Amino acid sequence: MDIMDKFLREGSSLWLRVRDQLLPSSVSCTSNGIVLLTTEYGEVFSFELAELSGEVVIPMHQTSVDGVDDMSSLTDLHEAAILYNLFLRYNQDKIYTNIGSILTAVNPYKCIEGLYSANTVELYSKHQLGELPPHIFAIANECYHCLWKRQDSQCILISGESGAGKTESTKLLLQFLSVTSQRSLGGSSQERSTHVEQAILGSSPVMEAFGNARTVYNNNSSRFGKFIQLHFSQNGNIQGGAIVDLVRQNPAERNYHIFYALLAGTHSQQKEALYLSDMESYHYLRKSGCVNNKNLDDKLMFEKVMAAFSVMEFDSEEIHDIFKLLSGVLQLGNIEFITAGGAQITTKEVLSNVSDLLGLDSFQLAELLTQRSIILRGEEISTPLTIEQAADSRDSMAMALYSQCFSWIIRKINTKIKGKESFKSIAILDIFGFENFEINRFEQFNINYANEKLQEYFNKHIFSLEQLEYNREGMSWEAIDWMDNAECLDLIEKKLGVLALINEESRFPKGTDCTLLEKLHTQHQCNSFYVKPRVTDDQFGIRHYAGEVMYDVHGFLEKNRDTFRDDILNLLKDSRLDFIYDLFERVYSRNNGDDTMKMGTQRRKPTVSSQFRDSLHSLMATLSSSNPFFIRCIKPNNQKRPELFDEGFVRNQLRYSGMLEMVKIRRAGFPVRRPFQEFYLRYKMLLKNHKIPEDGKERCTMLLKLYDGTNSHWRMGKSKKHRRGQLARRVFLQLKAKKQLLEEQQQELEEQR
Ligand code: AOV
Ligand code: MG
Repeated sequence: MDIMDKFLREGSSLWLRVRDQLLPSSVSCTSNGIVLLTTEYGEVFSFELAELSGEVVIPMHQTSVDGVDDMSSLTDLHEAAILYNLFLRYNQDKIYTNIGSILTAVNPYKCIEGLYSANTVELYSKHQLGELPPHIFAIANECYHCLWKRQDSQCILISGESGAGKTESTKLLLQFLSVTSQRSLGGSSQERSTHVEQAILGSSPVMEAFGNARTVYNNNSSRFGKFIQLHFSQNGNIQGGAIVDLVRQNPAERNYHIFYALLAGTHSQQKEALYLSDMESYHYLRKSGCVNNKNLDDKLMFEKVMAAFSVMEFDSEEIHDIFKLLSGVLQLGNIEFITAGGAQITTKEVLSNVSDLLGLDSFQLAELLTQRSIILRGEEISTPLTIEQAADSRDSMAMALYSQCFSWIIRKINTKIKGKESFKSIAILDIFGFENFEINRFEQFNINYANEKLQEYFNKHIFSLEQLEYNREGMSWEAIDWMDNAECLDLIEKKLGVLALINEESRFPKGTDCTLLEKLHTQHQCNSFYVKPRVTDDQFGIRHYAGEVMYDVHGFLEKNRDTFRDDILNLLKDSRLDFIYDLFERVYSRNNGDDTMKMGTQRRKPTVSSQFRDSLHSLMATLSSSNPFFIRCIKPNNQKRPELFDEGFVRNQLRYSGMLEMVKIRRAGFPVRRPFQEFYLRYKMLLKNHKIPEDGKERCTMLLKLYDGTNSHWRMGKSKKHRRGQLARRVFLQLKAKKQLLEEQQQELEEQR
């Protein structure tokens, strides 16, 4: 009981074990044998003193009480301590916390004053990683310097679920790098360079307007993944860039921002010329149920887009073309059909507006939307479409127009930011975050698959490669269990996996969503990462690293086939408008030629999911050849609200992202690695009065022994020339050892001189 007495004093902090969890608590009252414990998250528990054992209450270490910048320096090493550390810091508006070299960022959902000001940029650009409190700018700065130190390409990978702050983080990184880049020019006016940076920054509002949409998770949810490469010149400035977009996913509820912005921002004359009317009148915009609750934002967005267009030198004709296309898409959605011996268009005026906006012949358009023609033995045979088929044709045409327009914009931006001579690059990956809606469709499947892939990359780096390197260096190493998502990825990607079955069924003319589901169930129901629901019959589930998601199989095949009728394509290519013609001529010209006459056939192009898989794989290959930095974005609550830290919600994210294991590995390990020679050169002055050994390794050992004889803060790697050259011959250090023991000493020495 005496130990108990020691820390069961009023006001003292401890961990309370209830419901299988450790809760940070403080003793609020002890009297008459009753102890009142208040958890930091706001619950009160009362215990009889006799009930309390060392099992129930555990002393809290001072590092946990105060909070730490780097979670690998927490002495209490459990999930609860990590969670509490984030909580403490979040409440003080310290949203960034390190785990070794990995940065976690908790979304504040509010502006924190000065956090990203010009002064802050300046400050962080002048300090090394670890010298200032954790910050996204510190990562950007370290990444920039690594470019020169290591002379290889760098990448920054940002992960986190939908709404966690990936896109905002990306913009902050770009902001920092572009300022640093301009500074590297030393004030001399290299116009070309500033142009590139401005265009890269300016690309964000345009890409967001066209590629983002509001969802329940995020008001500005990215529906496409982007990989931004910044190319640096030898002078250290950004001299060019490239944006790669990962296959775009359809919005879930509200449509892309640009539609609302267009309606909110254009003045009446423009509206008239573009046949634009009220938001409520558009079928494609009405579906969402949240049409104009943010009218002002829409207008502001329009202004931002226009400003960005001008930075990127889109000319007024191009902008007008884009607007016409957008209006055309909206109008298309309003074309309605009735059945009269097949589908017939009832909305003649809308049809003529569409034709006008897209430069098409309205008679031909009407024909195409209501019937399908094939060539049989040299004769053209038309079959009428049902209302559903007609609506599908209409929607797929609208989709094709929009997605070609999006690609065109990305191409245009890329031409604008393209540079010539380049040294090395920094790439930033911002994808769509993990999603689990009430109903999940093909889009969510792709999105979650991409996140699974990114998690695999992360695991590989943080856990596998780390262990591998210790083994290689012949260092003893206590293995740490981490959550491997390889099995889940196997379920998706492997032979006969979910992807393969989707593709197989898509190729199979008689395949339907139902036959697909049957095959999936038959093949995988025994897989522990696969879920066959007991009741609902049109779903299958996958246990992703971030949680179980049930997918509704409806529409999977249709969306995966993404069939776009050749006859519709040809019609679009016949457009009187050069813009529309260019959009379609470019992309599909491969099949032009003998196919052109075979109207109505479905082209056999790669399925959407196989394209998606290929682009993911090639992205991963690119990533593997660069030096990665990781940023983990965390969502504090599911209500998009500031000042609300939902512990359960955050705990779940910590769990699935392997944060605890990450802390363990960082602590057990030696994250700072220096080649013997470099280490020796840097610190040799400390050996001034000593007899210096010949051998590089011995020199380093001597240096280290001087300052830490216990050998607990450092290890030596192999000294023999290792086949993998660079990796061997290194001193392994813990960051702490280097900082506290050596740098202080070095500084002292320098001051003495
Ligand atoms: P995401 O990119 O991770 O989601 P965003 O970067 O769009 O998430 O962030 C969602 C919202 O959170 C933003 O619109 C801001 O309101 C707020 N936010 C995020 N980071 C910050 C920050 N550092 N400071 C202030 N507010 C912030 V998705 O694209 O849905 O996966 O597909
Ligand atoms: Mg985003």
